[in-house]
Amino acid sequence: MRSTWKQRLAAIDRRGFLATAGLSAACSQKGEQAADEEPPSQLGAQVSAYGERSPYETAKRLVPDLKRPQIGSTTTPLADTEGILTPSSLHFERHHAGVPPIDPARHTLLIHGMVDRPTVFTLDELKRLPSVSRIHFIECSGNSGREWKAPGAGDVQRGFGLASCSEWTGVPVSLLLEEAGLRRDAKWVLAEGADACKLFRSLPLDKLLRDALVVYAQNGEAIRPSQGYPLRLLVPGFEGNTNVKWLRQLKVVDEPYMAKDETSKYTDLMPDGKARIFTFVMDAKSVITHPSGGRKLSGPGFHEIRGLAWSGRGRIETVEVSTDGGKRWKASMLQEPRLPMAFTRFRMAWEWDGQPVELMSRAIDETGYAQPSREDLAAARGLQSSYHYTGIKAWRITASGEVHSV
Ligand SMILES: Nc1nc2c(c(=O)[nH]1)N[C@H]1C(S)=C(S)[C@@H](COP(=O)(O)O)O[C@H]1N2
Ligand SMILES: [Mo]
Repeated sequence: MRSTWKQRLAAIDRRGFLATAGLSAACSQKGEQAADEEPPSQLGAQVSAYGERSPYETAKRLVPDLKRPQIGSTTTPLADTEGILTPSSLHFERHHAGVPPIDPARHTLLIHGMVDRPTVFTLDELKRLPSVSRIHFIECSGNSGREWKAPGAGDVQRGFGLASCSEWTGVPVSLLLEEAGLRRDAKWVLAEGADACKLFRSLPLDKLLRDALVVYAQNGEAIRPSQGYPLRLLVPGFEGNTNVKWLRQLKVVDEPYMAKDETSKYTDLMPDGKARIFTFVMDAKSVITHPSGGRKLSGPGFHEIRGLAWSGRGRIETVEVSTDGGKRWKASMLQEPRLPMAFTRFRMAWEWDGQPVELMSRAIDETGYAQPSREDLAAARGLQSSYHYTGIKAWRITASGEVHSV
């Protein structure tokens, strides 16, 4: 006879079938009691103009203790999210000079440089143009950066939480540049934000024409102030820093400008002393979010292994999972639709026998790029980088069910 889900969720260990049967009997007794209780006769809470989550839900961004909290970052509790979207309130934040208080009625986007018709767009004008909505992740290239020097990020939020995935709505950059009349010899675009850090980045024109957006909405409403309200540049699959928030100008040029954020920062030192520069694309990466570091399994039996994978090169093609420390790998189930440069949810049914194990995941994208082991990554790049760490992550589960980072 096939066991019920209740039985499979219960311990299949030492105490054997009796314990399981006892537990499921206890469960159904409780269920009957609850059903016996009088239905509530009091009115519940009122209707409200703008929704809030249940007071029982407590997942939060991790806000580090900073002297100047305007300059810093918060991380998404990825292990507390389901599916592929990050709630806007939990989208990670990375600000180099705080969140500027921008009045959308006064904010404009200037397009100039090597164009025939320099143009200023108000927000109302941008919103009247043909729009598109796309689901994309944003990942800070510093995400998982501590793993270069000290492997073993404690949990998913600390180790991977500088990445989030939203539905973004806006106007293709190609439409705006064509409107302004691109000159033939144009090759790069400088994007600048309206905050005090004076962030600007040189971006290859062909990428911006292919799929970049100027976005004003996130997950169905105006983008949040911390995500760049009222306007941000969205460069799918490129490192977080290029997704310029509070976007106020795009200047079309013929060469990169070697800005501070592409020379003194956001370059990758190699073992020979040279540095990789303009490392825009976020390579394929994955992490098991359940079970994961800092959590505890309730006991042996059925558990669904769950995780997220993403690649700046396109779709995730396969996520392989190992439940024996990397000896054998099996393809997990991928949630559809699988979207290019978006989070992809993977799942795998697993019966834990209560023995210590090591769980790992490895993503392969549609270009065939496979997430490397830490050793392979170190062999290719050395260990002195700060950005673009993508090594395979392992979680170790002890006999008592505690999950630790390896
Ligand atoms: N204008 C401006 N744009 C910016 C930043 C900033 O400080 N100012 N931070 C960048 C960095 S380093 C990252 S990782 C992403 C973070 O986007 P988020 O805060 O919406 O998660 O925005 C980028 N765009
Ligand atoms: Mo970043």
